[in-house]
Amino acid sequence: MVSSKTKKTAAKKVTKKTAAKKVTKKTAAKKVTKKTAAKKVTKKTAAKKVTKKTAAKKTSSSKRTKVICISHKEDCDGISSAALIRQAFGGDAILVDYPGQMEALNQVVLDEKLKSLFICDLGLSKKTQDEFIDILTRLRKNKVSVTYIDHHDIDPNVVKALNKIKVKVIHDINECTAVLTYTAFKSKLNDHASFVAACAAITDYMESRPLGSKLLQIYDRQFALISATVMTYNIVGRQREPDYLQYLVEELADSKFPHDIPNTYEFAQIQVEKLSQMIAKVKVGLKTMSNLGHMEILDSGASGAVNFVMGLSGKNVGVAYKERVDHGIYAVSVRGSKNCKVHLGKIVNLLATSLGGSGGGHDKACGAVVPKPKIKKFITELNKKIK
Ligand SMILES: [Mn+2]
Repeated sequence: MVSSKTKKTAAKKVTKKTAAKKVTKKTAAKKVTKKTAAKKVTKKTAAKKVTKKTAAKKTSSSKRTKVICISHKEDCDGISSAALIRQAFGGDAILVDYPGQMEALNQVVLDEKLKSLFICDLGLSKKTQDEFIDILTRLRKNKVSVTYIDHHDIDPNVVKALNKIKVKVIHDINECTAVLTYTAFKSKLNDHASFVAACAAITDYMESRPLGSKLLQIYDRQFALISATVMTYNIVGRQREPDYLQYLVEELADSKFPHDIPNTYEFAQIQVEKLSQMIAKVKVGLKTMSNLGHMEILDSGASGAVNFVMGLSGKNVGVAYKERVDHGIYAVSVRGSKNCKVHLGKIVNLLATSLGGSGGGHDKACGAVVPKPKIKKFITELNKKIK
């Protein structure tokens, strides 16, 4: 992760309380912010004229050298995107889940060394999009180059706002993020990168899309399928091991196949056994409504169960939810079958927000955070909206 906590709190105070006000008067101060020296400089009138154009520019261009990629840690698409960015541009990855995205952004915005930032496979919701634009605006004012690569449904006004502040937006809901990343930076990537992107397309159900299918056909289909699947089980099963996920990013960036990474197949076998037990549990605990199947999950993640909930219910939509006891919320996973004709991500974004939570995602795969007392309402309302 980026820097230490002490740095974070100290810097916050400076930027928010002192620097922020002065910045309106003087742009130079911003570029130096964290240092106490900057405060003194701002007050001196003589320094003003000098620092503004020459000194300030030097600080931003010579000191800023870091490349950071904030990417989604929960699936193969996010991990692969981070690996492709690492191969093309170097730098470090910060791997987060959707709720962790804003915290990571709030951290990197304070990093004086940051030169360019990539944000991959992390969708926005009604709840996060305004803050997202605010933070990116601050980064752009510090001359940090920002590239946002994603394929989740997005409010068109957000794209407009990002274009306005000159964030490079690579967005297409028809391909997965790793394929978009591969396509955009192909000239900086090696041959193996197309395999990494193809595996991501498979696990995001996007291997039949125009670009994704072209990448997949370079490789033997079965070989790509087993590689993508083994990688996915290692990612999903190791969510609480951030060092392992970082290691995966590095190995993929280094053009390793999943079978070249020690113990990946053995680990996948353990995950498969757990999933087979899940099938039995879902058969017992599953409940159905007119348009969906749903189930509360107690002893594993909701996302691992949700496909079984949908499949075994015989409905076109499945909902699995798990209580986060300490947070007073439910983490909800939603999946749609091929016959599901509504955009679940859009519906869930609006519904979860209206109930005081948040959510969103793709048309047939999305998630939400719902306050504990509202979970029943969430399910009954969702059932009504997906006829
Ligand atoms: Mn994705």
